[in-house]
Amino acid sequence: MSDTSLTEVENIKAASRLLRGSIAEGLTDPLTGSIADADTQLSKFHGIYQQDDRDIRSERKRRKLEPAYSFMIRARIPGGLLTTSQWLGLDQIATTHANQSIRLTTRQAVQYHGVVKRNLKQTIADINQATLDTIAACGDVNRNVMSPPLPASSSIHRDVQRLAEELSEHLMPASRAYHEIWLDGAKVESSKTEIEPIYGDTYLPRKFKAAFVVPPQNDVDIFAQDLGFITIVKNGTIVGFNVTAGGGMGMTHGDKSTFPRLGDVLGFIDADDILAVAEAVVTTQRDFGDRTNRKHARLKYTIEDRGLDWFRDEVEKRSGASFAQPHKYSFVANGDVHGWQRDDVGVWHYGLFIENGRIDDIGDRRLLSGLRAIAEQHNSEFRLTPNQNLIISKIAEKDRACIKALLAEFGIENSKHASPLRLNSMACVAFPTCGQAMAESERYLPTLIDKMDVLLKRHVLSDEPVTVRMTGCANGCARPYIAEIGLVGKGPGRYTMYLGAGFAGERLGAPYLDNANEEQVLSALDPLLARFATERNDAEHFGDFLVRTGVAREITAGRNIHDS
Ligand code: SRM
Ligand code: SF4
Repeated sequence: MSDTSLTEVENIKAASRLLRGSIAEGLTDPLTGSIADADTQLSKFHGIYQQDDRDIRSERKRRKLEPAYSFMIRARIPGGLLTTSQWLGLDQIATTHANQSIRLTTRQAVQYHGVVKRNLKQTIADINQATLDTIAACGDVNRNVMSPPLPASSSIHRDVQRLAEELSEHLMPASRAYHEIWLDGAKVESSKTEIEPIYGDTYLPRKFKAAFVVPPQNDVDIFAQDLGFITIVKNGTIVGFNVTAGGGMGMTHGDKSTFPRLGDVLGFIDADDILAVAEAVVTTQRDFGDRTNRKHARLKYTIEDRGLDWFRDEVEKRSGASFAQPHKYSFVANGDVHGWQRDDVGVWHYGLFIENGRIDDIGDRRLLSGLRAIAEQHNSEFRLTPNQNLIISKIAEKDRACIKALLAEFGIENSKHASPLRLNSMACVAFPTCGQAMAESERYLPTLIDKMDVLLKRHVLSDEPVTVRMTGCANGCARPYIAEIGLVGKGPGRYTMYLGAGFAGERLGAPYLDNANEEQVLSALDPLLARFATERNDAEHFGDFLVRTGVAREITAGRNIHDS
C-alpha cells in the first residue's frame, strides 16, 4: 500500500527492494528504448538518467514515434582524481558507446550522453573495467564528494583528498543492487538479508552533497553544499575543520517558498570526528527532511524550518562530537586556477580550461584527442575541477616541454581560447539532453561571452576576471546564484539575470533583470561596466562594486532573494 501523504518517489523507493525495482527486466525489453517510469527514478541511484533528444522531440511526436530515448551516465570520482590510465578507459567509452564526447561536470565527475539502452550494461561494465563506478552519482543519497584539486600545498591537499575518499566510501549505499544488475554480481535472495545501515530502505528525502575545501581558494563552492568541511591549517598542519551545513542552489521560478541558500558554519571539529559528524548530519536529514514535497525536501529547508541551533544540537547528540567556535578563514575566489602552477615541492600542474566541460574534437581544437595523447605519454594524474576544467597533474620539470608541445599540437592551450571572463565562466548542459531545460546554456554561453568580451574591451576591462555562469533553468546546476553575473534560463532565449554575488562565493546575487533576451542583458551590462571601470575601488570585484553602489541588492539570506 502506498502512502498518499508521501511523494511518489518515496513510494517507489520503499517498494524497490533496495534500488532493484524492475530495472534488470526492463533492460531486456526490445520493444522500447526506455525503461519503466518507476525504474527511471531508481536508475538514478546507479548513476543513470533516462533522457530523450529534445531537438527532435516534437518532430518524432508528429511522426507518432516514441521519443529518441538514450541515457546519461555519470561516474563517481571523489575529488575528481583520476590516473591517466583511468582517463584512457573513459576516453574509449566515449568513442564506443556515447556521443564521441566526455562531459566534465560542476562536481568533478564525468558524464556520457547518448548511450542507448542496448549498450547500457556494457558501458557500466567498461567503466568498472576502468576501475571506476557510477554508484550514487545521482539519486537521494550522498553524491560525488568534492575536494580541491589544485595542490598548492601538496601534503595538505593529499590528506584532504584521502578524507574525501573516506567520506565518499562511508556514505555509499550498502545495497548490492548495482553489482547484481550491471555487473552480474550474485543475487541477494531476499532484501531482508541486506540492510542500509545509514540510509534505511527509503534512503534520503532528496539528493545530498558534500565537499572539502582548503582556503584561500573556494573552488568547490563550499557554501553551495549540504555539508562542507573547511580545512584549517596552522604551521603547515591540518588542525581540524569548520563544518558548514544547509547550502543548496535549486529553486523554482515564481515559487517564493523555494530559494538558493548558502550554508551556515556550525562550528569547528577535529579531523577524527569527520565521519561521525557527517553521518549525524545525514541521519538527521533522513529523519527530519520533508518527504511530502520534493521542492522542500533538501537539508537547507530542514535547517530553515527548525533552526540552526536545533540542528547543531541534534548533530552533536547523534555524533558524540561537540562543535567549538569556528576558526578564522578567508576565501579569495570561487573559480579555478588556470595555466602552469608549481606546488610547494616543485612539481608542476597545468590547469587546462575546458569550455563548459565539453571534451570533444571540433575543428583545430582537439581536446579529446589531445588529452588522449597526453594521457598516453604522461603516466600520472588528471584532476577534474569543480568548475568543469581539468588539471594535468604531477608534471616533472623534465616533462614540461613535452606537455607544452602536445597542448600546442592539438590546439588546446588556454592562451589560444580564453579571456579572463571566459576562464571564469560555466554553463550547465541544458539542451538537447536535459529534460528540465527551459533555455539554452552550454550551446549558447560561448557566443554570449564573445559579445560580453567586446563590452569589457570597450571599457578597458579585458583583463578583469568576472565570474559568469549560465543555467538553462532555475535548478542551478552551474551554481549561477553565486556568480557575479548569473543567467538563469526562463524560456527560449530568455534569462533572469542575477548580479552582485561575491567573487569568492560568499554572497548570493540578487535578481536584476527578469525574462531578458540577449539584447536586454548586454544593454543592461554596458553602463554598469562603464561605471565599474571608472568608479571602482582598488582591486574591487564587479559583484562587490554593484552592491557597494546600491545597483544590486545585498542578499544576506537566501530566503530574502525574492524580496523586491
Ligand atoms: Fe544538476 C538535475 C546536470 C550539478 C542542482 N542536473 C539535473 C539533471 C540530472 C536534470 C534532471 O533531473 O533531469 C541534469 C542532467 C543534464 C544532462 O543532460 O546531463 C543535471 N547537475 C548537472 C551537471 C552535469 C551540470 C553540469 O553542467 O556540469 C552537474 C553534475 C554534477 C555531478 O557530477 O554530480 C550538476 N546540479 C548540480 C549542482 C552544482 C553542485 O552540485 O555543486 C546543483 C546545485 C547545487 C544543489 O544541488 O543545490 C544542481 N540538478 C540540480 C537540481 C536542483 C536541486 C534542488 O534542490 O532543487 C536538479 C533538479 C532536481 O534535483 O530535481 C538537477
Ligand atoms: Fe538541466 Fe536546469 Fe541543471 Fe541546466 S540547470 S542541467 S537546464 S536541470
